[in-house]
Parts: sequence; structure tokens; C-alpha cells
Amino acid sequence: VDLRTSLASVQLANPVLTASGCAAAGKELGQFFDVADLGGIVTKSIMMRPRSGRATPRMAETPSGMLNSIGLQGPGIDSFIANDLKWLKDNGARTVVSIAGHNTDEFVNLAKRLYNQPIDLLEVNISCPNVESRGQVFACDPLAASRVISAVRRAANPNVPIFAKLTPDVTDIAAIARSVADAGADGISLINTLLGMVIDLDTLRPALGGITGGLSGPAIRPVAVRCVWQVHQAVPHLPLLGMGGIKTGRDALEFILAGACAVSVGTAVFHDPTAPMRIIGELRDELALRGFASLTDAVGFAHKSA
Ligand code: RRO
Repeated sequence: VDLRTSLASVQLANPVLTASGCAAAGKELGQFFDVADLGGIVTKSIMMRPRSGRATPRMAETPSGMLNSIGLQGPGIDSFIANDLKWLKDNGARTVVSIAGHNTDEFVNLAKRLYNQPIDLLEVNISCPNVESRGQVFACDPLAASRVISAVRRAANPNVPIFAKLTPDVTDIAAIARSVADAGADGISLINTLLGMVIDLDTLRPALGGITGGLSGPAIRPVAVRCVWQVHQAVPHLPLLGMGGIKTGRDALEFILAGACAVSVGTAVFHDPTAPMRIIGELRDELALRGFASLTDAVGFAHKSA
């Protein structure tokens, strides 16, 4: 089975990437496999300045998924370029850099800072659920979302595609997708975590320091598949990077059939760092079993009338 795929103009050897936030900049996973063998690494959202993030505890596990209220902890763009990006390039990884800002100017400055850097794609994270004010979740509002995306599209290197990362916490994901596509997004990443919370029955208080957090893992997979389906239906030619609770090749195939060109593996790496590599092989087998000669033949297949 030919697993090659593409995200806009970026050609990938296979369709399995890491998900932003779950593998930092790939170095830890590099202990388990060669990061160049993945479709790509999507880095933890980076901001202009170093940040320590929100109060701890900031991870909570439930039987169906994990919650986080990390709050954009990270080294800041300068250290990221000098250390993380250098490591990724030295190790031959296809690199998707996720950026996050408090406002449009910060997104623009990050895009400018990355203009001449060796990156393959920019993921513009307009959907972090753990910013100080939920009002800053740009992806909840079509106008706010399109303002950020059009400004980043103008500021970024024109040879680097930009993907908008959207939140499932909206009533009409297709409307947000159309809006960012019109604003110049070359593709869309679906989905960020779903807002949730856990109460600790010993302390009788919220389990997370940030009170609410983003739910990831198996619980959100059907939500994510639904979002990929709806956006593919609304904007069929827009490349989609699908994610949300993928831990097997079968899970990945669901996203592909719904319309994703590639998938990201996030929460699953916490229990099994080799999950992304295993999923490449499993996906190949699942495609072969169903008679697909290539991955691209399967993209959006579920939309075809029988
Ligand atoms: O850092 C975080 O708290 C975080 C981010 Br930026 C995001 O986009 N999604 C998430 O679940 N956590």
C-alpha cells in the first residue's frame, strides 16, 4: 500500500504525525524510534516568550480520556529555534511548528521569526482552551479566527502552508472552517481538546489547578471524526489533519475515510511512546485488508454514495 500523502504543498512519506503538545519537539520520542520515519512532528505550541504555564496539578486522567490545563508552558521562540528546531532538522524530521499568541500581533511576530527557518508547515493554534480568558479562544468566533489567519498568511513565508487548528467547542465547525479557508488557511487541523473538568472527591474541589481543562483521548474520538466529516463535506478540497483519541490503525483509518489526508497521534504516546510508529504499520494493514492500493484512495471515501 502506497502510504504517501500531502498536506497542501508538503509531501509526506506516510500520514502519521505526532499531535501538538504531546511530544514537545520530538526529542523524547527520539529515544524510541527515528523521528524521520514519521510523517512528521508537530511541536508544542510556541509563544514569543518563555512561559511556566498554569498552576499544578495540570493533568488528570479519567477512564475515557485525559484532561490538561498546561497553559502554554514553553521555552519561547528564540530558545525553540536555537535548540528544538535545530534538533528536529539535524534528525531529518518533517516539522510542523505550532504557534500561539495572545493577539494577532503576537501570531504575526512568530510567523516573521520563523520566516527563514527550516520548517515544513505552520500550525496556527487559535484554539487553546487554557488561556487566561476563554474570550481569547479565537477559533470560537469566525471573524476573530479569520483575522488571525489572514494576518499570519500575509506575514509567513509564502512557501510554507499554514493550517488553522480549530476547537470542537463551537456550534458550527464548518462555518469556522469556511471562514479560515477564505482568510487564506491552506488546511485545517481538527481537533483541539474539548473543554471539560474533573472534581477530586477527596479534596471536594476541582482536580486541576486551572479548574477547567482540555479533554483528549478516546472520549473525544467520535467528536473529532464528526468534525472532520463536517468540514470535509463543507470544504471538500481543503486538506485536513485529523486528531483526537487515535491509538490504533483502525482509529486512524476512520479519520482518513471521514476526509483527513493525515492524522496526528497525541494522548496515546503517554502510555506507549512507540504508538505513532505502530500505527503506521497497522494503518497499512487495515488499508490492504480493504483493497486500497494507496492511502489517497481512502481519503474521504466514506462520503461516496454506495
Ligand atoms: O498548553 C495547553 O494548555 C494546551 C494548548 Br496550547 C492547547 O492547544 N490544547 C490543550 O489542550 N492544552
